[in-house]
Amino acid sequence: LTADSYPYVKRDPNYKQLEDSDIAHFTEILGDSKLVIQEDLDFYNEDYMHKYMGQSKLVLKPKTTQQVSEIIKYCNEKKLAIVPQGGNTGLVGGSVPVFDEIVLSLSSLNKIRSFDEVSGILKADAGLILENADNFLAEKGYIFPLDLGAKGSCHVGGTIATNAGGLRLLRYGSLHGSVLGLETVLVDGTIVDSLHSLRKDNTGYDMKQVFIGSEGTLGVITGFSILCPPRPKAKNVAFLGLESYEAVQKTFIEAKGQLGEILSAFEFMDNKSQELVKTYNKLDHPLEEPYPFYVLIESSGSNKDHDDEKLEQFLEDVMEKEIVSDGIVAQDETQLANLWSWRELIPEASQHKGGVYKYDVSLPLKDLYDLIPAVEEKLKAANLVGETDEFPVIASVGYGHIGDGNVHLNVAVRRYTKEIEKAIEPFVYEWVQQHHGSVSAEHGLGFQKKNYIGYTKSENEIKLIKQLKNLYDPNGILNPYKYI
Ligand code: FAD
Ligand code: 2HG
Ligand code: ZN
Repeated sequence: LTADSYPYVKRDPNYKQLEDSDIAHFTEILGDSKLVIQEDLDFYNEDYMHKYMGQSKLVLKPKTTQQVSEIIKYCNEKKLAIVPQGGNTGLVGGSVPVFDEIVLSLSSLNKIRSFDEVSGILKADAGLILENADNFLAEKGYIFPLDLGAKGSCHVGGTIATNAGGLRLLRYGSLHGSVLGLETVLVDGTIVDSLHSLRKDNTGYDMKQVFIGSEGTLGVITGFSILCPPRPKAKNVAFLGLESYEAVQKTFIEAKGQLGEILSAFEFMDNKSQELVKTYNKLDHPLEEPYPFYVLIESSGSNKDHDDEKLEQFLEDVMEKEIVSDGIVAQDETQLANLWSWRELIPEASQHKGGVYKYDVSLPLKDLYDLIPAVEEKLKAANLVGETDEFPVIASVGYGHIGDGNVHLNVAVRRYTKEIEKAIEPFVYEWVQQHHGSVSAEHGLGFQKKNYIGYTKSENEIKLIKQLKNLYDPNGILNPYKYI
């Protein structure tokens, strides 16, 4: 969808149009014309879901914080709008331009700065790819406290800008806790160096927190300092089949109680999501019989025998109590990765037949899954769901991070249409509001949800957010048309 599909969004005429003299200036700052990209820009203009398409004519790839500062200062003075971009794996259309905004890609700013082997504190450039960070830490016996399916492409800076949650939040908490400091560039070019190595620091407001989850609207993150836990020596994964969502909740209670400190992930999936993965990767499912729900449990600890015993006892217990109907435990690293893939491949599988409408919401656990059938009914009532090409909707599937009260509703479609959008929006947001949830659990607001923040935040909260935005970016050049 290009901006023409959203007639209510108009290009703000206050932003300057790009001129040759601007490009010459940027080339001078970067000192290397290879970092000034004007051709083959589709990758930077189009989002991961192929849902949003901007029309930027320029991508800049600074290699130093100083260059970022000079670029932003110039853009602010000239009123040239910018979109900071990491790995472009965001799922709310926040990382791509809407019109002709300049893309400021952080991908060339990607060095590790330091690692303290005693404290586990890693300092690096924002453009470091998450998987590279984790591989580096693995060699040192540490682990990155965040993990997600896009780890091979997303930047750590991008995940901090989004406040991504991911698969390890249950164990290691949110980035608001593990990020110790940030280096940021403000819109006037000021470099704020607060790359602390301190776990405790109560001197004044904790300014970094407003940048975590600010989605490129307050400044550009150029460096980070993060506390990394020791890498667990023992890891187990169990993949379970269950008859009801009620049983998923009971299993969660038992897992917390019986696995305690070694429980490191508790993910759930419905059968429809597994059907999508099956058609996508053409492999046999880990469990022979289909079940309405599946749960993936991961344990991580320091003593394999201890963890094996605990997991075994837990599984015996939940099977005996008939909470869990069937299950498999990974016997080696390959099986472990294979079981995880049935969870991690759902986002890719849900869009491979054309596209996907994604809703990432927090809800009280008891109501969490009810959203999926409610949406399915709406789409069926609008006669949009079917097995043949004439119907745009393939299936509405639910999965996610039960441990964090976060469900992902993916409506897999053959094509994007206005009718689908009309049937489910604002229905989903109203439903979430009525059930006291959040319309964005971990993916942010971006372009997709900028008009829906009011379903979760109060008027006064929104007023404060707007005041902060005006303070940090009075000309509104940072990631315009998004967030709020
Ligand atoms: P981008 O997509 O490039 O940018 C995201 C936002 O941050 C944009 O608004 C952009 O302007 C801004 N931004 C990027 N870099 C900077 C910077 N240096 N300074 C300031 N602003 C910046 N999310 C979860 O929370 N949990 C998951 O489990 C999860 N799994 C995923 C699995 C897949 C397969 C995919 C494709 C995505 C998944 N995500 C998940 C979405 C998640 O939001 C992104 O993967 C990640 O947070 C974005 O990182 P990125 O570097 O690609 O940022
Ligand atoms: C996940 O948990 C991600 O896999 C992506 O947050 C969810 O694609 C989605 O809707
Ligand atoms: Zn998620």
